[in-house]
Amino acid sequence: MAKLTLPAEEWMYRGHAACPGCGPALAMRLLLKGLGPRTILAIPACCWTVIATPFPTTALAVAVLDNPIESTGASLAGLRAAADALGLADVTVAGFAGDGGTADIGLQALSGMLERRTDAIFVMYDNEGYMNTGVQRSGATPQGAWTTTTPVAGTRRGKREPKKEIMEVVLAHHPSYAATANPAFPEDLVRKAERARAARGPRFLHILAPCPPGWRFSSEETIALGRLATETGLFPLYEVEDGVYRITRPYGTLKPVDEYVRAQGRFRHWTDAEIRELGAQARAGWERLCRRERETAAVARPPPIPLTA
Ligand SMILES: Cc1ncc(C[n+]2csc(CCOP(=O)(O)OP(=O)(O)O)c2C)c(N)n1
Repeated sequence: MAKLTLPAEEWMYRGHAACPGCGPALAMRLLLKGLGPRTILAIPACCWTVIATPFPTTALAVAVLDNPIESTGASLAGLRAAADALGLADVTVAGFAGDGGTADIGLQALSGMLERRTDAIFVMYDNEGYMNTGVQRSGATPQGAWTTTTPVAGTRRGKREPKKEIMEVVLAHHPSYAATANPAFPEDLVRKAERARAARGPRFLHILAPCPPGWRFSSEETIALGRLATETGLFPLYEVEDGVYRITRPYGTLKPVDEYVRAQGRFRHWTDAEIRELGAQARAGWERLCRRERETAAVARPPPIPLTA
């Protein structure tokens, strides 16, 4: 296997409070390799508040603001304004929130910071549920997944509604940079964090973060499962810069979704027909993405939108 070429510096300490095989812990470790030490993080109530800062310890070498779950976007606006007022132009202001604190409870503040073109990075780590409080369903939980609030019993077969497409919501705000990333592809993740850091204006990263206790899989399989999520087309890796799409992990043929589904206890009740349906959805999503890449490459890049103060 080729040797990874990642920055050697670590901005996350050992001895943190994450579960073994925690996808969000890997996501943070790699993200900070790209963002570097001149970063201020806003972290809402989520697994990461527990991982990072059980008082009086911290697992992070960067400054952290611990904020209410709904207000990460507002915190980013305040931190950016404060950094600018202090002349700290080189400081990167970034939020790091779960899917609940981003796509559900934090959506209003996220929309506000995107629309006002706040000069900051919002990172959503997607473990596809409210995991810190005991595996409740979120808007980002996939359809058909078992959670403690979407049981499998009698006629009930897990979550009824489809997964919320947060990238579509974010892209409707015309961010200067938005990308998906996956700790199973660490170099791609670090490069996207570096690109996000270098850009200006509102930026967004959607990082897939497998959760062994919540998804019901064995903790040593986090990377293998993450790879499958991307290789099946369920979680394609791409970036959008000023409206231009670029797939960063191209595939000739997608892998079948069976192995990905069967490895997770939250999908244990699925029939073969349901797995086939998910495969069809993955292919349709992948084809839509390929089409967008072709279409947006053909149009001239729009001029950058000026920043507000
Ligand atoms: C307004 C509000 N509602 C509910 C909670 C309780 N709460 C704390 S963490 C959490 C789960 C957050 O889920 P997510 O953002 O997906 O992050 P994860 O726990 O999965 O890392 C909830 C519901 C809260 N802190 N504030």
